[in-house]
This record gives sequence, structure tokens and C-alpha cells, in this order.
Amino acid sequence: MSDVVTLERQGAVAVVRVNNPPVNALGVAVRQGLENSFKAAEADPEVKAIVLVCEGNTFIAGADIKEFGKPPQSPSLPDVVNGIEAGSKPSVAVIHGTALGGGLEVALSCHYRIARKDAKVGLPEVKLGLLPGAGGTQRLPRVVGVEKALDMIVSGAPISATEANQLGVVDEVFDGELLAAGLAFANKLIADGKGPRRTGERTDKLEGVDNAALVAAKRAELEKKAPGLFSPQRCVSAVEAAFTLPLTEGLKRERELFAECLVSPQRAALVHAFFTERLASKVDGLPKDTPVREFNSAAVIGGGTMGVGIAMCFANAGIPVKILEISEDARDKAIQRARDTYGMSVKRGSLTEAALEKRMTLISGVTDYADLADVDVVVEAVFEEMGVKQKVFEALDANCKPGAILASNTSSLDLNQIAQFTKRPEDVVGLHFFSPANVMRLLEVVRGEKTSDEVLATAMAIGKKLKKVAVPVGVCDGFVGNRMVFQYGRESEFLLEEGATPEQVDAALRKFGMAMGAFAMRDLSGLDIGLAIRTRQRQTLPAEFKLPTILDKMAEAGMLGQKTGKGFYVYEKGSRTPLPNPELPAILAAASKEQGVERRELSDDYIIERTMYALINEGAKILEEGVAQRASDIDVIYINGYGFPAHQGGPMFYADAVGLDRVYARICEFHEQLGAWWKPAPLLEKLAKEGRKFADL
Ligand code: T1G
Repeated sequence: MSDVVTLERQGAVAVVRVNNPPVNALGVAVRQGLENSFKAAEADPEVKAIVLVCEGNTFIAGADIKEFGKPPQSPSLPDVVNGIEAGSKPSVAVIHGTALGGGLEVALSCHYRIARKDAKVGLPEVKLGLLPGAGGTQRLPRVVGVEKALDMIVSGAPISATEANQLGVVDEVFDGELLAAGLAFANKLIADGKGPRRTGERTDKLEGVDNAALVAAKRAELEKKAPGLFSPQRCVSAVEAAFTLPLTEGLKRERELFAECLVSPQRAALVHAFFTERLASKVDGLPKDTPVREFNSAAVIGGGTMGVGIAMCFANAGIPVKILEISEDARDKAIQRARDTYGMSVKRGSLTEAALEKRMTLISGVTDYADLADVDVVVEAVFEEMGVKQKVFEALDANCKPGAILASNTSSLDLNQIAQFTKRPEDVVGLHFFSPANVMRLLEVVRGEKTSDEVLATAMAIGKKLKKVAVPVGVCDGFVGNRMVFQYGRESEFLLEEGATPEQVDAALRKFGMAMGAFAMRDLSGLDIGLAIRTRQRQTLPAEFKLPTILDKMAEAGMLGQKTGKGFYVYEKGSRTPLPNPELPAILAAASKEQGVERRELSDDYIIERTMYALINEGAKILEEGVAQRASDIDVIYINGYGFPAHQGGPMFYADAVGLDRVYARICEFHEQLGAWWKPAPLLEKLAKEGRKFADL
């Protein structure tokens, strides 16, 4: 028996125990151990029932993702799973934590399942560009029916133990000790003379329903919602086999479809996104034993949209937070804004009234810096103007206790200069949240030149506590994400001057997989932000760095985006649906004329090259300057903060997939044709010429 799986007997019950930290993933040793243990229990005449239980925080959380892309090793999970189901003695899976993917498939191959009340079960393979490849697409529909199985498999979303019990996925929900619950259930099976109940043999849930119609509807929904995704459609085809083929054929069909997904570029990209999101939280050069300061209380300076969103992040994590505003009226408005924002979640059904009230007890308002004397962490979220920041940080320096973390949410101002407004620059760090702060997962943790290791480690721990994807970055204009999005925005505006329309650019970007088109996003955030940056740059950039003039013309016409009802698109009152702006063509034509540019037809591929390669070139510069510690951190930032499609892996992963030699050659052409902005990053040139990838760094 391998040490990751052990077998012992308790009376007439064989106990198979998995212990493969951190998540009991089904690596080859676990698969081997499961197969051997179930065979040994099957052969032992003293054994009348089998219990499968896991050590650690969770039941099996899936196949070992690290094995994907490597040569398969026997036994395969389907063989292990089919062997468990074929057993002649009743088997019971005891679920706790998260039984996900192959973990739930192993549980489904057991004859019975019980779950601790806080457990969750699910088949998230689609999030990795895969589909359940060990019988999940054949067995889950036999338990919950095709409709619910399609929802769970195509969304990848887990369900609670309670819902799983209601659906029949688990037979019982228990509280308390795992093995005791498992033994009690198994001994009752023995006492009641209950034998195996094989999921694969059930057909009742597949009958009497127009399953073909359900499949067709799901296909149509995917065509509309996720036309570019590879594995969801194959998930549907696999579930279709559950009611069109006998089990053995259906399992075979599932394996074929799984194999197609396994070799897809989208699977490689999504697995890259999964692991690199976790890697990003590891700070190069930070000693493992760096102390982390306590943070049991917080404050936010500024009760605007960002400030309230940030305060809600602390309240959501159970940390009491004070919002400091300049007047009682502004303070009260901020508290009300928090309550109203939570209220919207209650209306949507994603938050209970009780939870709203509990979180509101954690949010209070103050107007005096002296009230912040005891807080462990302060996040400044005031107007993006250095003079205002100076006043705030001088006040914090004068009032906050020694050791308090003094953070700025600034999105582009120089954190090193902000730190100089205090006598404790080593305690100053950037916590750059993304709007809406209580929703967006990305958090850029900005390390100033004087920020101490301890403060950086504490800032990363705060990010994790707030359930953010915390990525450490260095100080530069716009840090990583905004510095890159500026290049992307500028190129998309130039494309309008050269002949494209906002609708065409946005459609091409959405087809590429971006969550939002570039211009729909600009309308949402407001064109005045970009205009302010342009104005600042016109004063500082050398003349050869030309800037588009469309924003200026649109601002003159009062078009600032959704906030004015029109921008790159027009918006009917109360609607956020972008509609073509009839006034825009004249503005674009005038801008083209002024720039001396002959408007021409642009292809979607060209649009993608101009926007994506602008991101990649800037990303290479950021990497070279050490503002990001690894190329994959840039991918994580862009996926989690800017709607870059995870199934493309992130800008740098995408560049590697296209081939840096091709990207570099195109950027050299753009440099020739379009001038200074397109000077290739030296790192990109170097890697391209050496035939290497960003991933090789
Ligand atoms: N394989 C390998 N490593 C894994 C892993 C997995 N399935 N899941 C997590 N890890 C590592 C992770 O990289 C991290 O490592 C550590 O465990 C803690 O993870 C045939 C083919 C289970 C909800 O998709 O959703 O089964 O950074 O930080 O926040 O049909 O991990 O410490 O070195 O995320 O407590 C399907 C993926 C696989 C589940 C725990 N299963 N994992 O969250 O910890 S495909 C999944 C998660 C499959 C079959 C198919 C989460 C979690 P390190 P963590 P967490």
C-alpha cells in the first residue's frame, strides 16, 4: 500500500484513507493506492462494506493538474473509478471540504455518499478547458438528470452539501467526525443488508424527459454566450452520450472528448492561469520567515466609490473598518453608500439581510484622524492629486500608531513621493484596488523603494485575507495594468482615426475573448480620465510620440461616455446598452483629415495585432525594468483586472503562443510604419532572436 493511501479494517468495514496534501489530488500514487486498497478490501472475506475518507482540509479535489500535458501513467482514473463501482461490497465516500472534478467522480463511483454539512461538490473541469474525464458526464446525469448535470458541468460551479443531498448526489449530510459518520453509515448498510448501488446502472433520471431539447438549448446558449470556448460544447456532447449511448459506450465517448480538450491550446492557457494565479502571491526575494504584522482593524480615507468599495472588502473579511471623511454629511453618505451597495446584493439574492446587517456593524464613519490612532492598516483612497495625498499622509503620520500599515490606493501617482510625506516610509505601501473594489479580485501590491519586507509581507497577507489576487509590483507610472492599458487604449483610438469604428474594434476584441470591448470600457469608466492623461502627456512626451485627438474632439462635443449618455456609443436613458453614436462618424472623419490619414478598411486580425502587441511590447518593458517579477504575473494582472480571456492565458502567454519571432517582426513593421510608440522592447528583441519565450525567463 502506498503511504498516500492506507487500508485498515474496523470490524466488518474496510477504511480506505487518502492522505496526499495539500488537496488529496489524484496523482498516480493515489490512483495506484486506491486501486490496490479497493481490490484488497474486495478480496478480504471479513470485509462487508468499504469507507473512503480523506485526511486534511478536503476530500479529493480532483486530478493532479500538474500531470496534464505529461505522458499518462497507469492506472488511469477511469479504470480506478470503474473498478470501484464494479465492487461487490457497498462502498461509502465520506466527503468534506471540496469534492471536485475527479474527486466527485471517485465519490460517484462509490455506491453511497455522505457529506459534512460545510462541504461542497462540483465538476469544475470546464474552467481548466477540460470536461469531467472519469465518468462524471455519464454518472452525474444518472443521479441528478440531464438538465442539472448540464448546468453543473458547463458552469463548473460547485453546489453545497445541502443541495447535493436534495438532488440525491449525497445520501446524508452530517456534522462532526468524518470516520465516525462513515462507519455509522456503513454499519447501517450492513445491518440493513444493503448491497452495492451502482450509479452507472441507474437510468430512471434519464427517462421521461426531452433530453435532446435540453442539449440543444444548452448548445444554443453557449453559441451566444461563449462562442470562442472549446470545452463547454464538448461537455454538452459528453452529457448527450449519457442518454444516447449505453454506459460503456458513453464512457468511451467521454474519453474521446476529454482527449480533444486535453490537447487544446485553451486547456494549456487555462491551466497556466490557474497555477500562475497562485504563483503570483509568492514574492521573489522575500525571506520565507518574514514576520507578518497583525491586522485586526482598518480604516479607509475617503468615502467615495473606491473608498466605500475598499471598506466593504474589509467588512466582508470580518475586519472592522472606519471610513474617514471630511464632514459628518460626507461620512454619513459613505456609510449609506455601503448599505445601498450591500442592498443590491440582497436584491440579487447573493447576500442575506442578516449578512448585510452583520457587515454593516463592522463599518463605521469618522471625521477626525485622531480616531485612527489604534487601527492596524489604513488605505488612502482620496482624489488623485499629490497635494491631497500629502495632506492625508502627513495627518496619518501624526495620528497613527507606530507599526500601522499606511497604504495608498493611488492608481498612477508616485508612491515613493507619497511615502516621503511621512517619517515612516518603510511602513508605506501601495494597495491598488480595481473598481468596483468590492467585486474585482485583482490587487496590485505596490512596493515603494523604502517599503520594508515586513510591510510588503503584511500587505500580501491582507490581500489574501480580503480574498484578492494580490500581485506585487514596482513603482512606475500606472504600475503594471494601467501602464499597459494606456498603450492598448491609444492604439485602439488610432485605429478609429485610420478607418475602424468602435463597433468593429469592440467586436474583434470580444471575439478574441475580451470581457468588454475597448470603447465600451472607456465609456463605462468615463472619457475624462483618458483625456486628463492625454493632457498630462502632451506636456511631457517628446514630439515624436504622437497622440490621437479623438478624445479631445469628443469632449468638446460633450461626449464623455455613459455619464453623459454618449461617448463612443450612445446610451438610452437608464440603459447601459451601447448603441452606435450617429455623431461619431463626422468626428472620426475630421480627426483622420486633421492627421492627414486616408481612412481605410482594417481587418479584425489587424485590430488584434495592433492592440495585443501594444500590450505585449509594454509588458516586455515592464518585465525588463523589474516592475513585474515574472511574465506570468503580468498575465495574472491582465486576466483578473482587465477582462483578458483566461483561455488565452494572458498577454505574455498569448505572445509565446503566437511566437515571439512573429510578434517581434510585426512590431518592427509597426515601428517602421507608425513611429516612436512601436520601438521594440529590447527584451522582446533578445528573446525573439534567441528563439526563446517569456515563459523561459
Ligand atoms: N492538482 C494539483 N495541485 C492542486 C490542485 C489540483 N487539482 N488543486 C489545488 N492544487 C494546489 C494549488 O496549486 C496550491 O499549490 C495548493 O494546492 C492549494 O491550492 C479527471 C481531469 C481545491 C478549492 O479544478 O479549486 O479532476 O500554490 O491555493 O484556496 O475529471 O485549489 O500551495 O503550491 O487553491 O484552499 C479538477 C482545483 C481538476 C480543483 C482549494 N479540480 N483546485 O483552494 O487552496 S481536473 C479542480 C481548487 C479533473 C477529472 C479532471 C482549489 C481548492 P501551492 P489553493 P484553496
